[in-house]
Amino acid sequence: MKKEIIEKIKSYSTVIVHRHVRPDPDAYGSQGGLCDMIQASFPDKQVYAVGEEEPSLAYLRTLDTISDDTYKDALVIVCDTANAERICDERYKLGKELIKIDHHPNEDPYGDLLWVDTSASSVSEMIYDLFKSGESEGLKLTDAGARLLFAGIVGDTGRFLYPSTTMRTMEYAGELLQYSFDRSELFNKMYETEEKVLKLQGYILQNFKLQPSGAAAVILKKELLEEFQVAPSEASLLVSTLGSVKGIKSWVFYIEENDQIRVRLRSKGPIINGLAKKYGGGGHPLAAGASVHSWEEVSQVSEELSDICRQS
Ligand SMILES: [Mn+2]
Repeated sequence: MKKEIIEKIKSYSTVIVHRHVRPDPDAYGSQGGLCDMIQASFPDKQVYAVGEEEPSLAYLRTLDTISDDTYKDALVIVCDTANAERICDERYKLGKELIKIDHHPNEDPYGDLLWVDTSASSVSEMIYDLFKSGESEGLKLTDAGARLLFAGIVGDTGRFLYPSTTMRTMEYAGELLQYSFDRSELFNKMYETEEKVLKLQGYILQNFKLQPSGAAAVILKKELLEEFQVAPSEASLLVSTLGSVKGIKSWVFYIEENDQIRVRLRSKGPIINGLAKKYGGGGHPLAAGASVHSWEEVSQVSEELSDICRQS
C-alpha cells in the first residue's frame, strides 16, 4: 500500500492534503509532515495543506489558501480522519483521486485508495513509515517536516503515555530526534495552558462526581464556560484531567456547545467506543466521543457508562 501511495503521488503534479475538523497536533502534524515530505522530495510539484486555521496550533504551521480550480486533476490525500463528514474543507471531493490515510477503525471506507493502520499510534507515525519505505529511492524529509511528525506522535500518544505507544513509535520518535529542531520550544508550545483554562481545570477538580461504579462525570454548561471565558474546544482539552483520580475507571465530559452537547468519553479499561457509537459518535476503545441534544440523553449516557464500569 505504501508503494502504491508513493507511486500515486509521483504521478500527480498537484497534491492537496486535508485533515479533520477541530484539528489536534496529529492532524496538523501528519498533514504538514506529508506535505513537507512531498515538497522536499519533488520540488516541481504543487503541494498544499488546506483547512480552517486553528489558532492554538499556529506554532506548528500555517495553511494554504487555494481556489477550487486547483483541485482539477489534483490528487487529494486526507490524513487522520475516520469519517468523510469530519474532513475539514468539503472540497476534498473536487480532486481527481482520493487517498485516505488513517489510524482509526475504518468504519467509513471513503476514497479510491485507503491505508488504514489501527496499530499505529498516530498518522504522523504512518507518514514517517511512508517516508522510510521510500527513503532509499530518494524520498526526503526536512527538519520542519520531522518537527511536525514528532509533534503529531507526541500529541496522539500523550507524550508516549497511552498504550497505543509501541516499540515502533519509540523507534521512529528517536529517529525524528536526529533532525534539527528545538524540542524544548516545541514541548513548551504544546503544553502551555492559558490561565483561564487552568482555572476551569480547578473547577473541574472541585466538582466532578465519582460514582461507586468507578464512573465519573463533569457537566460544563454554556453559562459556566462563559463565566470562565473558555471556548468549548478549549474545555475539551481538559478531558484527561481526571485520569489520575484513584478508583476512576471511565469518565465523561459533557460540554454544551450552541445547539448540541458534546460527549467526551475516556477510560482506563472499560471499552467505551461502543457507547459513543450508540449515540452517533465513535472513536478508540479508550477515548471516544459523540454529540447529544438534551440533558435527558446526558443522564442516559452517564447511567450506561456506570453500567459499563460495573460490568468490567
Ligand atoms: Mn490521530
